[in-house]
Amino acid sequence: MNTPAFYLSMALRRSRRFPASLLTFAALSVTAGAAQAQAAAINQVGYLPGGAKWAALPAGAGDEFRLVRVGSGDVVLRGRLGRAQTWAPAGQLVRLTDFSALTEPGEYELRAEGVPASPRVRVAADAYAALTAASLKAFYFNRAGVTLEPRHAGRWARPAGHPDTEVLVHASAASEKRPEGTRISSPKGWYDAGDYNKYIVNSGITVYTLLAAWEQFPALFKAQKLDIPESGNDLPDVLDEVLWNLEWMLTMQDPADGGVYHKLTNKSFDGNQMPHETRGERYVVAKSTAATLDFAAVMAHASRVFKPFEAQRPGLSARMQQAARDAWRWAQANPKAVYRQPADIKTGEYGDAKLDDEFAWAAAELYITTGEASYREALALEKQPIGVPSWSDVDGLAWMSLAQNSGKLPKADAELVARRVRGFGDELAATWRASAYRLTMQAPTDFVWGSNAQALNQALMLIQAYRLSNERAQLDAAQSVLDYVLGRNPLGMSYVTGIGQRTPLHPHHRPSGADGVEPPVPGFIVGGPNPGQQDQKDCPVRYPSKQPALSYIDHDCSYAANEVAINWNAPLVYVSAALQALTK
Ligand SMILES: [Ca+2]
Ligand SMILES: [Ca+2]
Repeated sequence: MNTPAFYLSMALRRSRRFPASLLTFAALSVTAGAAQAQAAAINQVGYLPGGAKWAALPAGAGDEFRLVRVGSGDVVLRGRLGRAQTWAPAGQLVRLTDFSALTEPGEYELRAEGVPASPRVRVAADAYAALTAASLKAFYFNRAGVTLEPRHAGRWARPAGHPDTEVLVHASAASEKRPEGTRISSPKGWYDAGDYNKYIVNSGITVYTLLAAWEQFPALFKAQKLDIPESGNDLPDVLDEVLWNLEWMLTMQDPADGGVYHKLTNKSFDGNQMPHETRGERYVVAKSTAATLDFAAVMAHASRVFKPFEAQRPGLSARMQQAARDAWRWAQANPKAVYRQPADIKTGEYGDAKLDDEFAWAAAELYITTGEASYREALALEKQPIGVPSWSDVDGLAWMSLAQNSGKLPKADAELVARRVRGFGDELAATWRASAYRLTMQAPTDFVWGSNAQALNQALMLIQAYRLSNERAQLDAAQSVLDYVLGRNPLGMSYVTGIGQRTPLHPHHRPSGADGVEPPVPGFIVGGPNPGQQDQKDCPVRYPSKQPALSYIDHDCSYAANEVAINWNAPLVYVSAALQALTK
């Protein structure tokens, strides 16, 4: 259906632009005409008994709501809706309801006058267990270089593609010992997104976030059985899954000098084919400072995480620490090697010219891992800003790791870290409290390419603050983010494939489009509303609205709003695990 020309035109570089459009509820509805009233928007996966519970209703709703038990029809809770307020990102009037008082597990419908009954409201003690597992299993489904067997992959089983055991050194990456055209082996790793390439920069934040989820909530992951090939071996499955990508990353470091290639890629995007159907050489392209520093940060972090597993993986932790040190040294010698896309390479760029955050993150991880003063000096902690992390802006990850390891820091540093992380959580919680939709997603700059991950990374930072402060508002604000991506949004969509009552059916994800299986590969969150609408010229359907929170189409043409990506799934894994583990 999509032509190769269409794919050539794709720019995977996830840009940051604003402005904005009205996908009406009716446009997405299976049943209905334009006049259909909006139902209550809820978290379609469910709520935890002790967690905050919010729903959003259209302005036409009556003043009262009631929650009715499915089956018996008993009214279990009554209350009044909040006043109608405009939520600017959607340009819509909305009335909220807080039904946190409902704590008894069960299935309910939310009813209010003038509004159709809501989708099922589920309250369950393990509300996010299946979501955490599915969003982590999505990484298995995106593994490169391996057959997905039916016993693990079910109907999404597929042959192996992209073995990457003989990859060419591109001219931009040539060195004395590895001249242009040298063949190296760089297998495994995850496909980055809807395409089949592998990018170190985006792997960095992704691997970090998954390992942090393990570090912070080990009991939850120990109990989890992902049903991957390594299930039942001597490691927790989450670590097996992350190792699939870490082992690839290690091959991307030039052993001669410690520098790390920016990406492993085709010259142009593959067509809309299954992995084993693709042809063409693959290349490692240009070493870059950003890739090398992200690599250093991730390997320093992973070396701590794998240290307790010395018996299971002898030497791995030490090897990772050495790789991190070597990468750091290369970056010190090459501090301005900004990635520039060579003329013959047309795939995702992940270009980033602002590197002080990458230096800070790598320095923080190396300092925590080694305790060496030189890394603490390079970190210049007092001057580092704190923000919502993204692939190109990783300061927040440094603060997150320092908070997690504050016991290893001098007292003054530990106090500074606690103050900054808690303060940032307070700022986000204040935005949430003032929002007509009870969301941290408010500013035009929040609705970037990959806005759903922007939301989830806001929640990730809220949770870091909550772990220090125990301030309930910070946890509740994080819960609102998860509610938002799972259906409490103006489109009434859960943005996760196969999870929820109304979900993306046509994600921009080559295997989902080419496998002949009707439902898309499950467990992937799509990028979400993006008023930049950079793919409109490549899409046969129009975005129905320019409003930021409504700029979404469920079509596989839409790489700007409906693509999947590893760095968007990782914070979904993290946030769903965190809320499951932290909510009492
Ligand atoms: Ca395992
Ligand atoms: Ca940066």
